[in-house]
Order: sequence, then structure tokens, then C-alpha cells
Amino acid sequence: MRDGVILPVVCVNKNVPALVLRYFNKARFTDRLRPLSSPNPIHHLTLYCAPGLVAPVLGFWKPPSASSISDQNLRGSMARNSAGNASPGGKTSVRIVVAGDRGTGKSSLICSAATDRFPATVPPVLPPTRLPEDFYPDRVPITIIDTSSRVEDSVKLGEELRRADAVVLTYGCDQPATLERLSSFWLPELRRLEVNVPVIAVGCKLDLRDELQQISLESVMAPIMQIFREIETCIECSAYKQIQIPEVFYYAQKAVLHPTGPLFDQESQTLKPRCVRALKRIFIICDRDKDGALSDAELNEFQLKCFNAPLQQSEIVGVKRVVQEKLPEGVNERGLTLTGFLFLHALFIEKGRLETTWTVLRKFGYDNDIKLSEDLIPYSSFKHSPDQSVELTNEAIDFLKGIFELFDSDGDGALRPQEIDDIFSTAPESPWDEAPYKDAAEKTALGGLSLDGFLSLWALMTLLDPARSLENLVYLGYVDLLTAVHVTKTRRHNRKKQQSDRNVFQCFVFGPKRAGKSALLNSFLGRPFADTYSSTSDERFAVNVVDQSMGTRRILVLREIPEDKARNLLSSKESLAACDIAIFVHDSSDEPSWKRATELLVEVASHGEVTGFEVPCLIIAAKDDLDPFPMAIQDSTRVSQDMGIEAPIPISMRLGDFNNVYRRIVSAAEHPHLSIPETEIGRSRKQYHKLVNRSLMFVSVGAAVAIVGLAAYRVYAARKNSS
Ligand SMILES: Nc1nc2c(ncn2[C@@H]2O[C@H](COP(=O)(O)OP(=O)(O)O)[C@@H](O)[C@H]2O)c(=O)[nH]1
Ligand SMILES: [Mg+2]
Repeated sequence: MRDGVILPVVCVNKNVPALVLRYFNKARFTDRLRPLSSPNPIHHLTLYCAPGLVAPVLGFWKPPSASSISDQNLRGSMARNSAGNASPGGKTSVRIVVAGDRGTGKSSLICSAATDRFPATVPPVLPPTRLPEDFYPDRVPITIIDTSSRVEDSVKLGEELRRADAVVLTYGCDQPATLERLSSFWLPELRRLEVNVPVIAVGCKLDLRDELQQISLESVMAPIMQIFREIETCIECSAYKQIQIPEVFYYAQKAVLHPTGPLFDQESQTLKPRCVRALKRIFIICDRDKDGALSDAELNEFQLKCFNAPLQQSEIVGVKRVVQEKLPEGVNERGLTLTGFLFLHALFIEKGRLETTWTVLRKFGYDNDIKLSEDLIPYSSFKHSPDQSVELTNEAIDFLKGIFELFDSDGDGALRPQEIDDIFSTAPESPWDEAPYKDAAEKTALGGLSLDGFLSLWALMTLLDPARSLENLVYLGYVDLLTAVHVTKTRRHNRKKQQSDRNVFQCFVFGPKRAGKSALLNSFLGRPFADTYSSTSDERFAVNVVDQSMGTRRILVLREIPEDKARNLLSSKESLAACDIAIFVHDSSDEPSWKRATELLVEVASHGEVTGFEVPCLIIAAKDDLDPFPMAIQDSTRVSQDMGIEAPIPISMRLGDFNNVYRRIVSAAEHPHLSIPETEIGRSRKQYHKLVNRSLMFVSVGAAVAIVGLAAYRVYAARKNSS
């Protein structure tokens, strides 16, 4: 038996290659491969690939650790070859629980796995058995838990099963009734207990099977695996004859450390989109000269990076020949194409060699969810106090401008939705498909995103979720994360310096229902005014570039806060820390709307006074095309004067009369020491503080005199004592 090839008669792995390919190949391949697929979940490469062709592929990209899965020397050689492997997926131990009908061979299986010998007698239930880390190539120790299937032990059994990383379910090859019990009792029982871990179905006592009744494992297990997709692998073994005993726990451990779930969708029988996206990114990184193919040298670099071993020239030739014969598009004159690269991974997954694909993914920083693992993100570079913010650096912005140009294939200065999808096709998913980013930027008439819109969305993401921004920069190929973002000064500091150091400003938009907040956000995004009203139930963001005087450009983020969410927002002490400027929108034709807006203004002002996160505020009198309510002018003048802020800015979205409102918002944010409203309580508190401070000064002068007096007395007393 050749290394790595599992005899179908004794071990079945469920992955389905022909269908795997359906996901990422265009229809042409699909059609060609379809006749080879079948509803049966158990497939072998031989279905569409002659065995002779398989061999070179299996030799390729072989992690040295998994070099030999053969009956005799599995353990020894795997352990020998595995030196230096980091624990995969961050797991430091694996707990495998063995369950099944009484007398099926559970305890004998465990005992012979641990000792390499068939035990003449075994106790009914073994104590926990530990296989040390050098047992298998992944170098992760295993704890095997034996169980009793007696009714009176069912509570304990349930507890153990719930703590399992994988479950081995045994039946006797000589007792068909125990096999039948897997689907009639054990597998449903696991589901009832909500044990969602991989299951390995193990036929024990292979030596006792009736020679006349030789039926293939595949034909027996296929229907069961079809229903119970949690079965990862089926295997038959004999403790008595020491056949395939180490393999049982090898496959169980492997199912935990190199899980199928994230790579492969059982229901649709396709590679998971995230897996394809990650492999695509890896391909692009490895394609150094960016010619769309991996040359022999690039392949070798890849092999070295992932498996610490170079490839022989003959191996490269062999691999490319296999790919080319099955998939002409998989290889071109420059080397292995992306399609070919994905095809090879499909072969590995199909052969149950998931560890190959996992090794590649992990080498490139992916975790078990096929996202970049958290520790790659330099959190320390942007951890900040609540009144600081995070912005992209010029380096990152230049990089993104380059990306924009690269993907704007028709050069029309706008990215179509398809082009945006292409940009993020190497990320786990497009980060802007959902709130708060979806529909937060200006679109062109054809639904495209201009460069300003593109950079605005990046600024918004960096402001709200810098880790996500960094993560996505990496997916796009940005290398030095430490130069990607910078943290601004605190707002408090800026207020003292009387100027802001920010390029991105966040504006909270307060106001009662129907005041015109959404209309303000919509016109900021260049959308035409709509007369129909629809209430905004959740917070919503709009972001755009605002041209200031003297050619400076700032990014303004408008955050609409629905009236009924304002109270909740202000209940937190730090809620205004992130707010560079607050605006209070009201319907200038409606007195109650004005009243409510001023209440909100006072609430925000006093929140700022109490928490120390004071914010500049502006009042916006919307719907200026309608008649103002009586006394509007007098009322608003009084309030703004009393609070010491600018008079309300009248605007009409319907008439398109914006009165420079966005610029004025940005200007107010740029001067963080101005336009800060003062409440009556705040003012008297300030006066009180002044008073207290002054009297404290007196107190401290008095205290100083007293302390000096005390010290003098002590000196005097000491002298007196010594004399
Ligand atoms: N011939 C043969 N007998 C086995 C094998 N494995 C276990 N047995 C025997 O089957 C009986 C039940 O095994 P045991 O391990 O106690 O089953 P458990 O109740 O599932 O733990 C014992 O008499 C074992 O010696 C095997 O591979 N071949
Ligand atoms: Mg037992």
C-alpha cells in the first residue's frame, strides 16, 4: 500500500471531490465532472482519476509529519517525522470518548492502542488513558475515556460525551445487531445530548468477521453516513490481530485538529466559500510576479514555507501533469493557475488529507474559522482612551488608492458592486455587506463607489472597528500593519490646544422623530430628496468627504440617533467621548419638535458637563421651506444665546438649500473649544467650583502654616528631649 492511501475496504472518509469542484469552477468544469458525482457521500479519487495519476499528487505538499499511514509503522514513523510541528489550531490536548454497545470491544481497543498488545482480560471500564504527545505527528496528547453502556451509568456517560472533542462509536464486526444500533440508538442519542463533535464509527473484532459474509464497509456505511453527517470516518480494526488500532485514534484526533466543517459544506457538498477565499489570497501572495500562475520557483517557495521541504523537479512535473490531464486550465505556460491550485486542494480534501490544506491555511495565519488569527492584529497599536480615535495613515490611504485603481477595471473612477466583491474576494466576506457600512457612502448614478466613497467607508470602518480595518487590509495584501493606523490625541487635549488633530470627525445627529435627520443624512450622500417618510428605528451612519476652505478635505461621519435611542445612549458615562460634534435637528415649522430638540440639547450639554466629555453643538432648523412656528426666531435666539452657542442653521432639504451645513459642522468640530453649550446648572456648578477652588487655596495656605508650625514644634521638642 502506498503512503497515505487508505484502503477503501477498511476506512472510508466522506469527502466528495467532484462536488467540491463545483463551487469554484465555472460551468464548463462542472458539467464535465457531474457524471462522476453521485449522491453517495463516499467517493474515491478513482472515480475520476486513474490511480496512477494520484500517486504523484499524494507525494506533493506532503507534510513530512503525515508521511506514512501504514498498518505496521504508523506511529513510529509519524512521530519521528513530526518534530517541530506547532500544535494545530491552538489545541493543546484532545479528549476522545469511546462509546458503544457492551462487549463490542471498547476497552480492548483502548488498551491495545496504548500498549500495542491485545489484553487477555480487561476491566469493564478503564480509567482515563493518556496517549503522549509523541504518539502522533500532530504532537498533541490524547486522553481516551472509556465508558460503560449500562443503563445505571447513563448519566455519567452523558457527562463524558458532552465533554468530548470527538466520539468513537464502536460496533462488533461479528455482531451485525451492534452495527444496527449505531443508527437506531447511538447516533440519535448523541444528537439528543447535543454533542456536536466529529464521530468516528469503528468496527472492532475484524478478525472474527465471517469470511463468507465479506461485505464492503463502504456499502454498509454509506447510507448511515448520508443521514448522520457527523460521522467523519469509518474504520474497521482488530485489537486481537493489531490491525489498524493506532489509526482509530489518529483519525479521531485528526477530525478535531483538522476539522472538515470549516473547509467543506456537508449539505451542499462544496468547499466552503471562506476556504476558497483564503486559498485564493494565499495563491495571490505566492504569485510573486503577479502573472496569475505559480512558476516552479514560486511553487517551491510555497512548499518550503508550508512544509519546510523543497520539491524535486520531477515531482513538480508530475503534479502539473496530473492537474493538466484532469483540468487543462489548471496549468498554463507560466505555471499552476489558481484553478489548478484549488483543484489540488480539492484532491487533498477528497483523500482525507485535510491536514495538508489546514497546514497551508495555518502557515498563512488562519485560525479554525478561516479568519486571520487574532494575534496577528497589533491591538496595542490602536488601544486608546475613549476620547481618542483611530484613523488610517497616509501609507494605508495610498495603498487603498492603488487598490481602487487596480480594481476599477473600466477606469470610470467608480467601483461597481462586482468590483468591490472582487476586492474582498480574498477576505472571509465583504465587510461592507451589512450595517453599519451597507448604504453608508455615496453611490454614483450607476450604483458605483467613487474613490471618495471608497476611502470614506474605510475611514468609517477604522473609526468604528479598527481591528476589522486592519484585518481587511491584510486580506488585501497590506504588509506592515504597524504603519496602517494612528491614534489621534484625546479630545480633551485638542480642546486645550484649541484645535483638532483629526481628519475624520464623528457627528452625532440628535432630534425628535420626523425632524428631518434622515433627510439630512440622505442629502449628505447625494441622494435626491424624498417626500415619503419612513422612520429610522436603528442607528444609521452616513460618511462622505467634505471640502473645507483652502483645499483641505475632511471626512465627516454622521451618526443618526433615533429619538427613542438617545436616552439609552446617554445612560453610559463615556457615550459622548467619541462624539466630535453633536447636532440637534428640529422641524422649524413645529413647536413641539423644537421643544424636544432643546430638551435633547440640554441633556447632552449636562451629560458633557457631568462626565467631562463636553462636545461642540449646533442647532439645525430643518424644513426652512415651511412657515416657522410663531415665536420660532425669538425662542431659538434666546436658547442659543443662553447656552452660548451659534444661532440655529436653517436648511431645506426639499429646496436643496443646505446653507453649507456640512462644512459648518466640520468647522465646529475642528474648533473643539468653541460651541460648547452651557446649562444653568453647569454654569452655577462652575461658579461654585471657582469659589471652592479659591477657598481651597486659603485652606491650603492655612494648612501649610499649620504644618510648618508642627515641624517647628517637633524640632523644638526633639532638642528639648536631647538636652
Ligand atoms: N477476537 C477478538 N476479540 C476481541 C477483540 N477485541 C475485544 N475482544 C474481546 O471481546 C470481548 C469484549 O471486549 P471488551 O473490550 O471488554 O468490550 P467492551 O465491553 O466494549 O469494553 C472481550 O472478551 C475481548 O477479549 C478483537 O479484536 N478480536
Ligand atoms: Mg469495557
